[in-house]
Amino acid sequence: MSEENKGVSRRGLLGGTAGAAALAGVAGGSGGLGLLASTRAAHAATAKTEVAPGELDSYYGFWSSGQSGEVRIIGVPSMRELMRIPVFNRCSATGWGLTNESLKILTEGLLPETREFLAKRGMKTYDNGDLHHPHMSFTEGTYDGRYLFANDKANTRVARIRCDIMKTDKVIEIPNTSDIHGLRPQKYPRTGYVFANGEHRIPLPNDGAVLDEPGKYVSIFTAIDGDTMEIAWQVIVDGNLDNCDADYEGKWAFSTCYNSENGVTLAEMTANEQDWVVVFNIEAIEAGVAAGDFKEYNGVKVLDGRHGAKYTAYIPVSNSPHGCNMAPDKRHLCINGKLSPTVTVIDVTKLPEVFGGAEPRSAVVAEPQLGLGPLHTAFDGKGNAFTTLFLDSQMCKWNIEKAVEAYAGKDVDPIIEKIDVHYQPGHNHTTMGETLEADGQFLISLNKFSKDRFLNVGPLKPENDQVIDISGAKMELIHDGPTFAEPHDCILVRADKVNPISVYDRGDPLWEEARVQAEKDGVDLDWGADVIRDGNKVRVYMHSVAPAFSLDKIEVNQGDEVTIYVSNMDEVDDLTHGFTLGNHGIAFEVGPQATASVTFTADRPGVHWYYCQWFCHALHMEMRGRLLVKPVA
Ligand code: K7E
Ligand code: CUA
Repeated sequence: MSEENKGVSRRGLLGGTAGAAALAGVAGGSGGLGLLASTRAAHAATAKTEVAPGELDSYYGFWSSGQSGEVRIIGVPSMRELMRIPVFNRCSATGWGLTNESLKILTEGLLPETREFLAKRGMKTYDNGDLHHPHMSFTEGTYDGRYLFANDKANTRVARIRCDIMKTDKVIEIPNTSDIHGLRPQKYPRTGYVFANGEHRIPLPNDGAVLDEPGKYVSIFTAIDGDTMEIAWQVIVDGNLDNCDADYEGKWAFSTCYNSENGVTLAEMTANEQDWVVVFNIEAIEAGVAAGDFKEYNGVKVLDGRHGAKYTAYIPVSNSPHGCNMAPDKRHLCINGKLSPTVTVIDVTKLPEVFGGAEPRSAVVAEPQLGLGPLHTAFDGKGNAFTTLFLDSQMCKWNIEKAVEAYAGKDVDPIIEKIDVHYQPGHNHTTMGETLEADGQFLISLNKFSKDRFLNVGPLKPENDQVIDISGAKMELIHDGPTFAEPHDCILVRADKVNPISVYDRGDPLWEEARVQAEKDGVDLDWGADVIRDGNKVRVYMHSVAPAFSLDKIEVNQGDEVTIYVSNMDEVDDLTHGFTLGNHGIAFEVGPQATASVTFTADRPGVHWYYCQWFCHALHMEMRGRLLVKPVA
């Protein structure tokens, strides 16, 4: 930890809010600026993030939220939070994890053994997730606005979000592996595959027979078909897998490995001087699958990519690398050293030779020493790279070509500039930086600690996501953005790439089961006001048009299994209704022209009000009705 962690408050030394301005002003490290001058500098900087009332941001930021389990949409550069997309978490507002539609998505991709395990705990699905890496689908090396994909490290899942409606539409559990961490989509020719790293090594099969025999543990790399969200293939590797990326020609995928020792204890895992990057040869793997060179585990084709296999190459790098970032020059892959102060640069055009038998390190073309704790690297599309230095609490700007020259023996310094960030940055990301359209406008530093940067809210502090203007010759820190636990990663997508709709299509597949059931019941899902009794099952069909539900009274018997379908027939932009049933723990969102439903057992005799919880109309408070549960005699 750096000195900021040792209890000396810089704010105390500088005094009050002016201190923050001074800090922003002296980000480059020259401590001598007067307070007044630096406050002015801070004001000028603020103007660059200011998006005036009614104006729109130029970029969509898609933010991970780590252990919160959701994806957040943040406007950049204003850093205004625009929306939250529940993914692995439960959501009180939208009913994610409660409605039949969301439960279908959250349960259908689970392994049968997981469903069984959860059922014993009275659960249908997991309620938590640890979402680190949200990434958009690509076509020809740039974002195409179709989907976002994200990992769940906590419960070994991968989710897909539809960008037309900004809702999760698929969640799958990945078998044969444990704790999905690194995740990146294939960039070319399109996504294509979504690559996912199983971080923690487990015995295969993991049946409880093995504990202290590390040789029987494996780590598995998974390729998911992004169109169907089915697993295309898996590859067993040596070591574990941390972060990953793909190239711009559709030939390779790469993963960092920080446990080449195949150890299971900390001492074992960090014993070696060097770990490695695993390079996956996509064409060779596809040929291996076609030739039947795999074993099936849990219905998935698993290839053996351990040392000596034709599917992989292992390129040694310093102990415990972390971030894995492909530069938009289509050529340089940056591997961030973490425990080593270096970033290792691999020239992907040299990989065919490595697969042809050349010494693996022959693909390394640079290894600049940048500072302490390099974790992730981002790019400006102009040949420069920006690397976070976790231990130094700095952002380091360096030039890739100069680093290559220096490695070849030329006397040049690749480091262009370092600025302080506050504090301990993990991921960073530039505008369009992981695409061929990297535009070098803004850089986000996702800092793990905010300490004294915001009003004190108790022992749990927000993270601090800082905006840096990288459009000029010098980096300029222009904004502090507090966020709740815990953004690991984000992507910054030019606004014109994303085109969500405002009103649902009535034919949307999200509520297909409701459509089928309504047809079986002979009722109109759109305009219904029906109560269908089917033994002790009761299906209630109602619609909403502001400010009323089509039913203001429903009668059921105690013990009935009740399903309530609500179709919002308003066609107006932004006219969302909701359905909350009092004292039942039931609440969900119904978007314009959408249908949503919930199923519960009516076992509380009495009158229960249901109401619309989305402020929709001047008579919103009156948008309600009564459910009568009649006691069984
Ligand atoms: Cu936090 Cu990408 Cu999970 Cu690095 S990872 S910081
Ligand atoms: Cu509908 Cu409030």
